[in-house]
Parts: sequence; C-alpha cells; structure tokens
Amino acid sequence: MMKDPLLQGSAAVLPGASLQKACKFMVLFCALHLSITLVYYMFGGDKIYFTEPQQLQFRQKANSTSGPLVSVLAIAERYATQEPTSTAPAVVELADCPATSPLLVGSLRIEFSISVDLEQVRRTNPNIMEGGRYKPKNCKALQKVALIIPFRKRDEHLKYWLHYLHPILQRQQLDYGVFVINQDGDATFNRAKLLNIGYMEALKEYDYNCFVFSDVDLIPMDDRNIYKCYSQPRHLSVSMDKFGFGLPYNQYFGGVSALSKEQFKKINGFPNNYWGWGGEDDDIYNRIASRGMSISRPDAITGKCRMIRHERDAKNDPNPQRFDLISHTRQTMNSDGINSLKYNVVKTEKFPLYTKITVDVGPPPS
Ligand code: UDH
Ligand code: NGS
Repeated sequence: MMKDPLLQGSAAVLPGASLQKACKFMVLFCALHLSITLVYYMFGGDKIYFTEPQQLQFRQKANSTSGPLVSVLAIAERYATQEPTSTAPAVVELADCPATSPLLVGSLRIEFSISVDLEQVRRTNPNIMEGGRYKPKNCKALQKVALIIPFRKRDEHLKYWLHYLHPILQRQQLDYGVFVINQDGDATFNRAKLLNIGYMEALKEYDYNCFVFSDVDLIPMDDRNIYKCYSQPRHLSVSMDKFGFGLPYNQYFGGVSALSKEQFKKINGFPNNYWGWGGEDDDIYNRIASRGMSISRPDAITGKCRMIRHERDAKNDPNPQRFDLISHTRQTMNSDGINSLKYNVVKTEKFPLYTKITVDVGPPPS
C-alpha cells in the first residue's frame, strides 16, 4: 500500500509522548488566547457595552480592590465624565466677516404705498433678537453699530424703517442694535439731545463702537450704502429724493450720519440746546470741522434715499435762535454736549424689532 509522503515526513515520524506534549501546548495556547480576547473585549470597549448590573459590579470592584482592573475602569470613567480642561477651547473663534459683504444686492425698490405689518416683519426676520439686536452667525462683524432714531409720534414711519432697514443691515453683516429714543411729553422737540441720549443709553447695553443716527423717515435705496463708521465722520443720506438726489448745500449733515465712539467723543457729542426745527445738524458739522475732521460720503448713486413725505410736526417749529447758535459753535461746544447732558429715562421697552427708550429731556428755556 502506498504511504502518504506528507505523513511520512511529519506526524508519522513523531513518537507518542511528543505528540501529547504538542497537543497540550496547543490547548493551553488557545485557552490563553481566548481569555486575552475576553478581557480585551470587556475592558477595551466603550462603557455603553456594559449592562447596568455589570457597571455596578465593576464599580464595586473598583472601590474595594486594587490592581489593573481598578485603574483601567477608573481611567475609563474619568475620561467619560471629565469636564473640558481649561486648555481646550470652549468656543470656536469666528473668522472676521469680509470687508465687503457677499450678501449685498445693490439698488433697492423703496415704496411707501404698501402696508407694513410688524408681526410679518418679525416672522420674515427670524434671526433678530429681542430689542432689535442682530449679529451674523457665521462670521465676526467688523463693527458693533448702535442705530439711534430720534422719535415722537411717528409710528407709521417707524414701521417702514423697520421693514426696510432690518433686512439691509443683516445683509451688511453688522453686529447691531436699534434704539428708538422717544421724547416724552408735548414740549418742543429736541432732535440732537435725543441723539446724545441714544449714545449714552446704547453704551449701557453693549460695547458699541459705532453710532448711526437716523431720522425715522429716511430709507436707503441701495444696500451698498453701509451703515457703519469710517475713518472720518460719515454722512449717509447724501442723495435724497426730496432734494432731487443731491445735496441741498455742501456742508449739509442732516438725515443719516455715522460717527465712531472716538469721533463722537472728540466733538463732545451733539448740542443739547437746539429746541425746535433746524440748525442742530449744522452745529454738528461745525464741531467736526473745528476738530480737524472731514466728512466722508458715498457717491450719489450709492447714497440715494427716499424720505416719507409728511406735514410739519407739532411742537417742532423752526427755531428762531438757530442762526445765532450755529455762529457760536466753537465757543459753546466744549461746555454743551455729552459732558453736560441731563435727562431721565421714563421707560425702556424691549420690542422684538427695536428697543424703545422714552425719556424726559427737560423743558426748553423759557
Ligand atoms: N421727529 C419725530 N417726531 C417729531 C419731530 C421729529 O419723530 O415730532 C424725528 C423724526 O425721526 C424725524 C427727525 O426727528 O425724521 C427729524 O425731524 P425734522 O422735522 O427735523 O425733519 P423732517 O425731515 O421734517 O422729518 C422736516 C420738516 C418737514 C416740513 C414739511 C412741510 N411739507
Ligand atoms: C437747513 C437747516 C438744516 C436742515 C436743512 C434741510 O436750512 O437744519 O436746511 O432741511 N439749517 C438751518 O436752518 C440753519 S430740510 O429741507 O430737510 O427740512 O437740515
């Protein structure tokens, strides 16, 4: 009979005792391998593989014994429950927003024949926070802008302002808040004093570094007219429909303007003593010029804006003293301004789209 040549060369040549030894060794080896695998499986995996009783059992062991089981379990639990260490970054720092927002669309259709529902404005601008606050989610805004609106009994105009400006300001990627400074009572209106109060009150809420002062009835017709601050005080409403899309005169600084905190402080804020219509914007222009600053402006296309037509307001008749006042700006500006501002806050209301601060500005001089 033919013999298997392979058997002839291996098992066939082993004596009985050696074969037994080899088998024992194989069995021992397999048992060791199995137990290592079991231990690795039980302690190497995530905690969720343990059933409740298993976890309890392991904890009890960890508390009562020492050795490798305790340390492996203790380390595993420590990692699972550890608070982030102080070196780990808690919040991811956002990158700066681009110098020019990619969201701008350019020229806009502005009309005042539509009716505005503020509830709908709120729904269509879901990222605006209480009090009319907004900041971009995906980048760090380059400026923190407080928008200050002097106000009394112009609710219809305010609706249009909120309807048009909120989408524009968001596209401009600004970190902003809207403050409506409402003059209490029926005494003579004082626009510039309300603007000073807006500056003071906004700073109590947030570290704003730019202040945009806007009449309630002026809406930009182009979102490239950025409501932010520049290296020089900025005049934004440079091309108004009511002036045939131009300036009424070269030094005109009325309507909408923007000053950084430094620029505002440099001129001691705005005058407090212009009661009634006219001249306070010219005084601000004089202050800026007397401190060696110039006016920065957008071009006449970008700076186009519409004004809501209306009748003259009650208690805001032309101020007969305005010409005399503006001829003395240089003498009065150091003692009349943010350093002499006195007022009382009557009420602060946080609405979804704006913060309304009702203030007592005191009586006009008799
Ligand atoms: N303002 C009020 N309520 C007032 C007066 C003024 O909210 O009673 C605010 C409002 O933001 C306004 C701004 O102050 O846009 C400036 O008011 P203004 O009267 O100096 O300027 P405006 O351009 O009117 O609103 C100019 C006189 C219009 C006469 C029109 C005659 N047809
Ligand atoms: C000037 C006023 C400004 C005013 C501007 C435009 O005459 O305050 O007209 O007024 N200066 C003086 O009266 C000294 S407007 O046509 O918008 O009502 O802003």
